[in-house]
Amino acid sequence: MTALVGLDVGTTGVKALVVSPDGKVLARAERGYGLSSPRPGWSEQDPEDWWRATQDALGALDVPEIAGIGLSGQMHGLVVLDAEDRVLRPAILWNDQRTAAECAEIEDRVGLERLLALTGNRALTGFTAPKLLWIARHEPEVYGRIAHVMLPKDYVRFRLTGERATDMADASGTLLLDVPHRRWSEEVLAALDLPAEWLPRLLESPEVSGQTQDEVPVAAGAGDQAAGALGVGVDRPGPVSVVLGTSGVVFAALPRFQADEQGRVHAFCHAVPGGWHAMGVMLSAAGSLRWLADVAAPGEDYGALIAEAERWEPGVEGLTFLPYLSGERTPHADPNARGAFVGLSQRHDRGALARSVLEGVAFGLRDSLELLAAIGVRAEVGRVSGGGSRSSLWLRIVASALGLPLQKTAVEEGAAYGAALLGGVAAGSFADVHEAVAVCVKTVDTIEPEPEWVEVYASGYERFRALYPALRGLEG
Ligand code: XUL
Repeated sequence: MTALVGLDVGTTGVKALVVSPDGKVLARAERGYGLSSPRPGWSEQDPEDWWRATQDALGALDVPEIAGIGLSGQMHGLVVLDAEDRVLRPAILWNDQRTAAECAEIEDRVGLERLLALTGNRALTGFTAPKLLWIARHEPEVYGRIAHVMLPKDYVRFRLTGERATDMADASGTLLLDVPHRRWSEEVLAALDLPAEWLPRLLESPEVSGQTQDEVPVAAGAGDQAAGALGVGVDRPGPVSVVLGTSGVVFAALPRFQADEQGRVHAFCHAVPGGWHAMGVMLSAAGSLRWLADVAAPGEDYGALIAEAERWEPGVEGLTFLPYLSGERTPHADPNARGAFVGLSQRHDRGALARSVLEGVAFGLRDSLELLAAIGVRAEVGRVSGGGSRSSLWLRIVASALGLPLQKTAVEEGAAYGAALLGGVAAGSFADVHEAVAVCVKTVDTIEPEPEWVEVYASGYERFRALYPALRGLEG
């Protein structure tokens, strides 16, 4: 039997899935790697670690004959290679916050209105282009040797196939793509003095980008959010994708290209040829829970912490958590934003902190949903994925804070699964992305908002919204 392989080059590790042509997961393997933060706000990884982990994960799978491979991965990361294809420095990741000055410079050089018209987006610290300007200013000897620029999963593609290529969805997060016209923006490149030759070839997500040594076709694939949306069946306007990964995302497929006038949500190409989407991205969602578990329950099971959280009533007796542990992107494009617990009392224990983290992340997702509503997205149901969606308590909290029923799908690995579907289209197993989604994605369970919680969270959300402006400037 032939099978499809989906690879997701994530922030904490690589996930590889083997999927049958009718959508069943036959095998999975994961390999982790570290992240280094050499200075506050910095976030880096060694591209060699991604490649090693990919080889290990693929090697661990008992794969029948592979018909096609699809790639997805963490978005926005900057990988720079020299003319001999050597990696010049560690990759600077999506959650790195060092480029505030370069973002201001880009908005100045291109003009904010023009930048929004061309790319659909503001210059945000995690995006790729400002990182190039940062290297030019701070590491001129590295900058002088750059010959190729890549995104994380595209580096893995390069090692797998020898091809330099990317897809429209991931390229949208570079700030160098003309998103409405689906081509590199000559105007932005010229304004930033960046050579177009550095950039990879652009493809639509299901197109074949190259072949492995064994002549298996590798689809262009997609950034993890667009691939993840396909993995939960968000290929067209309808349900929104709600992701509780390291980052937290609310994602809507759009009927046409549409950007927010102030660029408060990202307007990107979707992994469906000729399709677009908008999304709000919070930087620490399950990342906030991981942080709390590391400091308050090291070595313990997440389940224990969540069981303690469940003992608390919604609203946690007035305790509110702000999830801005890595700065924030949506709705506050503010690298200096910081996390907070506000309203602590003697009665609050570890479970209270945990429940408050789950609720604070849910309120952050609500911020993104409200901004999507402002550009006309009328969501009636969400589809969930990401590690955090394994917690039914968290899903009840998120459903109640968003006022949206949340559907789970039979396969939980959104991005790796979406990548496998794209690999299937590239291999000819499906006519197109819509057919792949229709054949493979099945919903299995719906989590409804809890009426009493909805009420508590309406006022909790008001308190949450008031806290960021009240605390801004006091970060220290
Ligand atoms: C999306 C984003 C994150 C990363 C996480 O814009 O920055 O979701 O892709 O992997």
